[in-house]
Amino acid sequence: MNALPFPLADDPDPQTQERGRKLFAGQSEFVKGVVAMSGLPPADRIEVCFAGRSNVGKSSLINALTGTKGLARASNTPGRTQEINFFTQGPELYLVDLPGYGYANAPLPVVEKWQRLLKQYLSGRQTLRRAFVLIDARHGVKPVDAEIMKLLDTSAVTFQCVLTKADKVKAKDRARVLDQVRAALARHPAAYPEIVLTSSEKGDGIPVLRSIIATLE
Ligand SMILES: Nc1nc2c(ncn2[C@@H]2O[C@H](COP(=O)(O)OP(=O)(O)OP(=O)(O)O)[C@@H](O)[C@H]2O)c(=O)[nH]1
Ligand SMILES: [Mg+2]
Repeated sequence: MNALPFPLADDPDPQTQERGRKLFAGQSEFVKGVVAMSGLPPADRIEVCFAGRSNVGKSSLINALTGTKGLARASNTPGRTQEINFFTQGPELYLVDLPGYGYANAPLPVVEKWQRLLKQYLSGRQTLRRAFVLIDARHGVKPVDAEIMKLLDTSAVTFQCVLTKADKVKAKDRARVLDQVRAALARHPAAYPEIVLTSSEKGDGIPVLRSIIATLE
């Protein structure tokens, strides 16, 4: 038994892993980029969203999950994803790529506009089943991440922490960052009690995350 709070997600049993594989074997397509609540596609299926600081790897993770390289644009330029981008995964699921936050050079009015939209989206979307909050496995939870987690606490949306870029973290730093992340998550009632460690580059954690998404209803 793992007595730690916020353990790393276990490998799923073969049946659950197969559900995840099947779900993501389906076709994925870009639907639209949204800049206002009025532009949201119809809430006719469940959805999960990916939040995190600019450059943490949201778009890369969506590409890795769907197995479609250029689907969500991934770039070296922080703040590239400026809209709420909707992707279908098969007929039953939306994957939602949120604009990155914490981009230092963004002008204040832009930041405020996105915060407002994010708040409206997170608290107003009936079909949103889980928010994945991506945290760089080298850096841990930063104050801007804690802000988003606070927002999620008040939005009644369960969020799950996904550590990204696992291939870039040295073994000796991993335990320290995990401790920091666990301590930060413990302050948030909306945090799902399990962490997923991923590398979009190497594929680590991708089948686990697919299975987690496949079991949401
Ligand atoms: N080594 C490594 N690099 C990664 C990984 N995931 C993403 N990257 C790199 O990190 C950079 C940013 O990735 P994106 O997926 O564009 O990040 P984002 O969170 O979508 O960024 P914004 O859209 O600006 O908010 C790119 O250069 C990616 O190639 C990973 O698992 N391992
Ligand atoms: Mg992006």
